[in-house]
Amino acid sequence: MKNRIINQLKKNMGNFVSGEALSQELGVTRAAIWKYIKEIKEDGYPLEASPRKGYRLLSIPDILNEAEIGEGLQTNIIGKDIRYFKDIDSTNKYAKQIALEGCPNGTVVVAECQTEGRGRLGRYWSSAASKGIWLSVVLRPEVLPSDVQVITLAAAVAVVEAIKTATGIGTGIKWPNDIVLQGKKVCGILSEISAEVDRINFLVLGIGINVNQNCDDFEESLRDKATSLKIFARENGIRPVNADGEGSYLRSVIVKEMLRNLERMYNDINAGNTEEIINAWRKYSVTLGREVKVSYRNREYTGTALDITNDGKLLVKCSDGEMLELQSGEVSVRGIMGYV
Ligand code: BTX
Repeated sequence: MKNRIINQLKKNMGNFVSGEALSQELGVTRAAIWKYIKEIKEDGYPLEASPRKGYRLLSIPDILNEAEIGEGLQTNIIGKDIRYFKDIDSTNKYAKQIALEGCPNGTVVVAECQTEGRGRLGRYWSSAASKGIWLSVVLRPEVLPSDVQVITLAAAVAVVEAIKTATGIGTGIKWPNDIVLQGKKVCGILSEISAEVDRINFLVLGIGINVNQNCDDFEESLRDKATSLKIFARENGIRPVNADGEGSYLRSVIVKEMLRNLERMYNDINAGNTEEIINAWRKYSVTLGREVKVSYRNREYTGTALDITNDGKLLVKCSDGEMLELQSGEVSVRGIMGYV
């Protein structure tokens, strides 16, 4: 019901809608309307209330709730069930829990703020309140556990293409799935899997995109390796599109694009079509052809990243001529995120 009221207010953006009209249109009492309006205000929608004229929505706020993501979302699976939190410890942690309890394929968990956002290998992920996209998707793909890497690569492609469409900003992918902008990380992806030998129970794709942070929203230790779309736009004199008057991007526009891209590629992967995804990943890669430093099975290597295989492994030719085929491991690319 709350979402239906929000939609009515949006349809009449800038104009008053009376409580009476809302109650008649939606078939609930005026007292119920009043209760929802109070909640909608608390959610952060800028509403003007007039005792005689009713309620007026002044602008579309930058909120990532079900109403904002769900409106005009062009997917059939991903995001049909959206769990929205103002605060949560970690969207991945919650997504894993509901996946175990049997939530539908494509369920999205999203939060304005994470108090214990996680990166890979238990690392910390800075998740400033309402400044970024902190989101997890539960997927139940029909592929073998060995093919799961392609889904992670697809997620990176989905993010790059969504950022491009929504903001015009071109980003690159550092293997396997860091999204970088001028050598700094603008997005990280954490995939966690529950599987048996020949079957995936579920995969949680955790996506963290820095959108509207200013430099001082990042901890000091991160400022030389992290950036946001807003910082990039400001530093490069780009006038933000899909943004408010202060140059803050509307995060829901990026989320909708990303979920749509992800679903398209998810369907391709289930149908066995991965070639286009791998080629798109190659196109956006800032790793291939570059000098890399690899930390793999307790050893350090330097070499050149040559290519990725059809199942998403990175091929590295080491300086001593040895060839490595990496499924995981830490890879630093010269010139990116502090490797000089
Ligand atoms: P990662 O292990 O590749 O990156 C973590 C490292 O990145 C940290 O050690 C730190 O140096 C740096 N870092 C921390 N926060 C940020 C940030 N906001 N921007 C840029 N660099 C940062 C990458 O792991 C995977 C991150 C996934 C985050 C999402 S958010 C939604 C979901 N829930 C959750 O708990 N994690 C995922």
